[in-house]
Amino acid sequence: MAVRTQEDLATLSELDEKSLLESLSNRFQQNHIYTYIGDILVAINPFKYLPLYEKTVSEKYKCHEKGDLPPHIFAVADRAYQSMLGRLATGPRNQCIVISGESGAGKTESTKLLLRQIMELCKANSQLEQQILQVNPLLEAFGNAQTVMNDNSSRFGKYIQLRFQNSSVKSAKINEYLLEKSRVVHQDEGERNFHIFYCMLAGISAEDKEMYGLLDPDMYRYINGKYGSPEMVNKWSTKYNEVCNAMDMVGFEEQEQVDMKTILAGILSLGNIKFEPQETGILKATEQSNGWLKAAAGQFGVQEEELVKCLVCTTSVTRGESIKRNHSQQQAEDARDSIAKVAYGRVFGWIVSKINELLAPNVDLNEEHQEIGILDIFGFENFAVNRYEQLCINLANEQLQYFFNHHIFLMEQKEYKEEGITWETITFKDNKPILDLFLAKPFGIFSLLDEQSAFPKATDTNFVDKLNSNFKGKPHFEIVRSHNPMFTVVHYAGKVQYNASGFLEKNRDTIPANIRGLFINSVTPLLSVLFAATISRTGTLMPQHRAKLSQAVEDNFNSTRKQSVGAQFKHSLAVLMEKMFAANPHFIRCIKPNASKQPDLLDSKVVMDQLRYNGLLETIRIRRDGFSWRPSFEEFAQRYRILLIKPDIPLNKERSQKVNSTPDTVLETDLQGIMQSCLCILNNTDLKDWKCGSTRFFFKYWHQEQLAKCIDRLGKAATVIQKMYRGFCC
Ligand code: AOV
Ligand code: MG
Repeated sequence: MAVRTQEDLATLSELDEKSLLESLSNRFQQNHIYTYIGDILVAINPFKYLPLYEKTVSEKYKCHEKGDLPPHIFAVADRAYQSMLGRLATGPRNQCIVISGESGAGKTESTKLLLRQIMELCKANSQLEQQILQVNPLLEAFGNAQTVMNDNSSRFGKYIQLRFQNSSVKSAKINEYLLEKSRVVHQDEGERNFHIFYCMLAGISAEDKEMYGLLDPDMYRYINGKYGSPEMVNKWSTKYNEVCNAMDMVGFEEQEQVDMKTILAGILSLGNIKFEPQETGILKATEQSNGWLKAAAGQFGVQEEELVKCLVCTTSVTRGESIKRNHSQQQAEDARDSIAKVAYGRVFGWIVSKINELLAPNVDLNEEHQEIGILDIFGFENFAVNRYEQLCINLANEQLQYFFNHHIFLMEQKEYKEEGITWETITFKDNKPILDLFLAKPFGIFSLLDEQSAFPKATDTNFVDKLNSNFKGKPHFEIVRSHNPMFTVVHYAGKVQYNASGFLEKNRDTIPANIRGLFINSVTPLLSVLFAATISRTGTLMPQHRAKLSQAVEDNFNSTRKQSVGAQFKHSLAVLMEKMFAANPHFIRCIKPNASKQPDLLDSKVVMDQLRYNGLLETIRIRRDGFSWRPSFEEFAQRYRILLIKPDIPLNKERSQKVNSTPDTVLETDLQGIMQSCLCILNNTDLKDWKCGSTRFFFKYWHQEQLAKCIDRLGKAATVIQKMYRGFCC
């Protein structure tokens, strides 16, 4: 194995926190942002352009040998692809690439690079490959925003599944997780709304601006007086063209694009409506905001009076009798914001469904296929104020850390014990108790939140009181003395104080029934479709719209109808984990070099914190001393039989079947026979440092590649012999 020591930290013999930091820091100064820990890639965000991803580099990393080239993200793409094809090792053919790191560490950029390289590796059906790459600007425009931690922060999680048959990609699917809808109506200091609003306002032609009824950006409350410098406006304008091109490419019809932009304009106008009481005490739009009301009603394609009714009162029908409840000022503002959030959320969900339709042309999932999944979620967040969204985001990160720990430490060390391998246990920071704090039933944070959300009269303070009484004294929970409903969770990546104001409402995410009714009858077809989907079972869906409704949208909305946001999120995380546990994982650990997004600056404290909470020191130890590849005797024999000098040595049951014995001893003799055959195979190689357990072998991560090389050599030798033979015959 020719990997240079500093390129693979698992080869360091002297190791402590200081030397680890020094190694990474020295490499970073020389623009070597990638480093291996065995088969795990550490990537430090350079915050500047580096000439690392050119075509020539991409070519070099195709089917390369790990030790011959410096560590690179393209190497991970290659490894996942080769493993998916079954070229590298035994184990599941489905692969997943898990990218983790805090907000701004470089996960989304890494995802784009991986996708690009995988598409390069499997060049065959070039249109689909191009489409897979081209949908990204659309997803980012609607799903990303500037935060204090990252100028292009993903405000949703995504798991991209690439499906292959033979060696070429046949379809792709994007699973999205929990878009941060609240950003549409509120952004904290130093943050912005979703990119699309700025792009549209900057890039739209004067004529279209008038058509959509858009005014100056500074006038919109949801934009919050935070428009940008001329350079930024230029950038947004270019992006807008990119987004429009992507929409054409994805196959959005002209009318759908117009509707989508009209809805966005409607959301902006809606945000400017304010309320005041009339003489009767019932609220109405203020004089100044009457124009905005008119504009919003026009843009949403509904009657002005109907829209205002939804904002200032709730009408419910009980036993055939219609009961009207007037809203307070706060309730009216909440209704306004909830319309904006739900409309935006549905547009986003619809875009993802359309993209998935495009990327799955006539796909038959019953046909055998392999997958490579790439997980790019929102990174760990700790802001000045942390809300419901941060709670969900940080839970997802806990789950991911658990997945990493489980694979790297738990599973591996359990097997050493079971198989009788001499091993000195490496301890790690197990975050299972934190996951339990969130997910336990009936007394986990999310269960208690659901319980409280079910009581209409419960408040956020009641919820925090419940937490305090249930978790008092627990190591990962801290009570906060404050007049606000606050609590602290000690996460794997540090303490986060949450402000629970709004938790119950966000968890319920109820849409006032009147709003649905209003939008279903909208003359803007898309709006009608998006809202009809939720009540299609009741039959109120208008027939002309039913035809337009894609099955994907319908399934999406119907299946998750009654659950709370937390329950849905928990469920989708569990489904994701199940998928990932069944696949062969590849890990990329992204590190943020400093908190100020600066190039060429590595802040030791910032980096050391991440190395610690990521458990990188322990990871190095286990990769150095441990055996990350552990095939059973049978798996090994099947895969490497070709390396036997005498292929007639039995590898299977034939041999033991002849022995007249009980089933148990048959099995045992089987295993012994197979093991002996495997040992013959291994004796034909020059592999060192592997171990033999009671049912499986224990190999270092580099052994897979050494064996692949042996097969390769054999293949080449066979070709030479064939050529010689042909030469003789001619
Ligand atoms: P994230 O996905 O991990 O954060 P990003 O991938 O968006 O972080 O990276 C943040 C920014 O860092 C990017 O916009 C780039 O400017 C820069 N960057 C990252 N990787 C590279 C690279 N390899 N080369 C050059 N610049 C890079 V979040 O989405 O916030 O968790 O929710
Ligand atoms: Mg991201």
